[in-house]
Amino acid sequence: MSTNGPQVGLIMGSDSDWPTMEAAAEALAEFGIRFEVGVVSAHRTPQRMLDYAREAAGRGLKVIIAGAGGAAHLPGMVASATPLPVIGVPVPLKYLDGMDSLLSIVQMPAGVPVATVSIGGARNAGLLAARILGASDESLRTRMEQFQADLEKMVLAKDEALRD
Ligand code: RP5
Repeated sequence: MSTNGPQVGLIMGSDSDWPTMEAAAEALAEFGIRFEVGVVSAHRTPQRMLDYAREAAGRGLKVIIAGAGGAAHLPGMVASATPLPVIGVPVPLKYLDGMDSLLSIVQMPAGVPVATVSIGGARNAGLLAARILGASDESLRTRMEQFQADLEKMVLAKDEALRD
């Protein structure tokens, strides 16, 4: 297993999901987290999906972020075939405003967890992956604390500006 390989697998059901999923990649890059990106479809490439999920831990991945839209079975199916934490991103499509994606991802049977973020919430998926990795990486945890402090400062500065 390579120690310099990607820590996070960022996968999506179609390349058409990328405009939504890109925000997860940006968040991971901000924290200096090594990640790989790929299209893995539960319905169109089922064997590739199973291979990806089964091999992920052995390849050194620690977290998988999986985004999909519509009948969004990718995150749950990947979670069924890997022991790694899986974060699901409901991708909004043209119809149903992403409610279909959200419900497909969030309603998992007991025993097979998927940590589901909000519809289109790919940035939070990246940040959640950073927190999961930070639980066993002190420098990453420190960066997350700094990020949270900066977020607070930004809100307080906006509040201040409103009252100027
Ligand atoms: C899902 O079908 C994908 O995750 C994507 O959100 C949706 C539509 O895919 P395309 O037809 O644009 O490739 O499986």
